[in-house]
Amino acid sequence: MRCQTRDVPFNDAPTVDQATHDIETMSVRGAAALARHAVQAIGRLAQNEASDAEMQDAAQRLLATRPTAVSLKNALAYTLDALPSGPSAVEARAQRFVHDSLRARERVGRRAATLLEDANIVITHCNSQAALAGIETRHAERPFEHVIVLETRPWRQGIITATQLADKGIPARFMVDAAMGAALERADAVITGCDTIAANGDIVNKIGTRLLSLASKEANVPFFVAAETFKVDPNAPTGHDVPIEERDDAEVLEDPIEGVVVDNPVFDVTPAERVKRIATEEGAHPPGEALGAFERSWGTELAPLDSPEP
Ligand code: RI2
Repeated sequence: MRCQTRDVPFNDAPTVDQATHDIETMSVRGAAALARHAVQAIGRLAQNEASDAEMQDAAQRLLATRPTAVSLKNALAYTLDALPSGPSAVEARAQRFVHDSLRARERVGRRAATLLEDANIVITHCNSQAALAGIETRHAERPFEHVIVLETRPWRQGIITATQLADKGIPARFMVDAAMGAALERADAVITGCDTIAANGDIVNKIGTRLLSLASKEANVPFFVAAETFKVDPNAPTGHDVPIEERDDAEVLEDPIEGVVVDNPVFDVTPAERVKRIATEEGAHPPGEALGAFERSWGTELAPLDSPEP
């Protein structure tokens, strides 16, 4: 299985049906990109003067697509917060989120590049535009010897990452997930993105990240995370309070084996103490300080949306 990624500009905004489909089928994926995609669909509804109830309904549908990435919840809450001021205010909010989130990614990239200052070989997992922004910025300043990309079963998003690095002329090595221990024998740093940062600084990211952080600790290789502040969930005290998405069995085992049950959790929790720094658009923080960065960027009043029942 090989997946694709795309990020639609606001003037080509999807309908709610399209956005829901794109996110569910992962043709739009990555915590920040899917948040922008959902917000663009709400922006389009607002442009068409939809009622408050229609917009709230649409937000619930979009929210139900992928349960783990809080970016979706935060982006929709931020956009719908403008509902009392009317559709044009909602549309302006949607535009602002898209604009600010892209700008935030650039700034995350600069912070992350500083964290990677001394590394010659860096490992990354899955496909994170925030982590890639850091890798690209640092590579432009001082080229890496190479970047090791882990395959990231079951969706193999590492293929997207390796392709994106190759397209930019950054030397990439591709390795299966189980080779992470061997890869760490020559790596100087690890950087991943994340889907949700809990209030205590735990990181929820693609399955395998927890093991990578553990192996990094054993190998004494620093483990960094790159993430915009809208990936903080102030309502999740720890990573274990974040719902973990379970996806289809066929992603793991195409031909079912009679009598065998497949478990396919697609995210896991990396304890805060294994993370050396999180690069956000606000700075490079110890994990416990990410919540403060979120509050400085988004305030303490961001009205939480209730997630729909699974
Ligand atoms: P950016 C992805 O989830 C990966 O887990 C990645 O680390 C995270 O989103 C953040 O990606 P998925 O949508 O926002 O592939 O940094 O399941 O692009």
